[in-house]
Amino acid sequence: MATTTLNFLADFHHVATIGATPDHGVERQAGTPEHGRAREWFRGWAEDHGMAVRVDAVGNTFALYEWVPGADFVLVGSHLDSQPLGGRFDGAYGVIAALHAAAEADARVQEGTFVPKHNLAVVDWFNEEGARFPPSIMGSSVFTGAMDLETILATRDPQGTTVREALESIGCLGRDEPPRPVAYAEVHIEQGRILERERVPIGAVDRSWHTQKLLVHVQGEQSHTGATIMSDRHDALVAAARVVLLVEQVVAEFPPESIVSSVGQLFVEPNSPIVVPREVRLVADLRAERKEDVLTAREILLRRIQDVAAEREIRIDVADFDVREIQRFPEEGLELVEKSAREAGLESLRLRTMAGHDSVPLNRIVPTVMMFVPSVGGVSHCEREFTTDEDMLAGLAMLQQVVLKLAEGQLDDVRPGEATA
Ligand code: HGY
Ligand code: MN
Ligand code: MN
Repeated sequence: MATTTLNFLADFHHVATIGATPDHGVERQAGTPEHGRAREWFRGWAEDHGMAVRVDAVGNTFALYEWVPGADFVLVGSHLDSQPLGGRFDGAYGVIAALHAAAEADARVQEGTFVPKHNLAVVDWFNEEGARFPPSIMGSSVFTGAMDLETILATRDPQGTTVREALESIGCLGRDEPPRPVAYAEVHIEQGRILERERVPIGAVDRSWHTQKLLVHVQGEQSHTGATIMSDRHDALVAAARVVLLVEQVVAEFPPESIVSSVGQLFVEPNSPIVVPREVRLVADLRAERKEDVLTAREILLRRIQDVAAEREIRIDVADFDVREIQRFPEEGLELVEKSAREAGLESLRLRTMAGHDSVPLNRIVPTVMMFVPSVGGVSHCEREFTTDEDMLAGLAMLQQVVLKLAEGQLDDVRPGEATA
């Protein structure tokens, strides 16, 4: 195996030890010490390979090769933060592959076998996962102007810590001007079953699903669990439980696999074992191939939630947030992936992404290429997440080819992708 290949696997399996959990997962939520240690590794690797490191105001970290003074930058990367008890591949694979693809490109520039038109920057986006600090895809959304910096820096986690304080705690509250982007590339695990089922090693992502979240606030009344007669109770948690089940029931009324949703987060107040819950806040994540299906499911849910409120004499308010329109990635970028795959002797397949990625906001400002490698059993956001070394190396080989083509300017005349209703 080439040196790069061996080092890549060694680097990947080393980073998986940072914040490692008992069953081969990682715990590296945004702004935690473990996340900070992974970013220290990133900075050390980049500086050891001759890259200048910059950190912007929302903690996005860039490792730069400035081959052409003053020229703009092809960005390539993903994210090192994880979900709680998350998988060791989600995000980290794309960042480490990007570092190796960049070092390979630099070696060619130094030996004079590759003449770039643009510079190259590897990026580790801050808080892609949105677990500790919702919403997800945070750092790249501030970078592209889709989210407001000050609002994001003031966002608090459930313990009251702000993004600003968390970034300061890991030395990532930067002041550097980020590189000026001309294109973006990302390789990521599929987090689905299609590539595995079709036995194809490379996915060219052509579109993202419509995504939005509902923040449901259920307001009942506290009372004594052991002394209040049942007919006097206004139990917010029982009403919230009905809402959780409604989410699954409504989705089941649509064609299979056309729409997905779950309630992933739920806070109970006062959460005392002998107090009937006063209020509950829960988040439902709604995603579908077609925006109209999300909107229809949302309408049905809102109606049935108000039926529960009336039946139980409880107030239930619902607010929308983290709305992400469907994004279509540029055709020329898809063809560039397919051509690179053919050149590498690999089969490729066009597919959509249901999961959100930093490539989705980037695709609004620069032509973006998003690639997948297979996930075993489609498992992700859990310790069982797995992708084989062979598939990771195939994705790395692809990313190396794509990065060179972007640095040569092959997508310069291509408009960014567009959001579609
Ligand atoms: O939002 C998402 O889908 C991503 O996994 N954070
Ligand atoms: Mn991810
Ligand atoms: Mn994720």
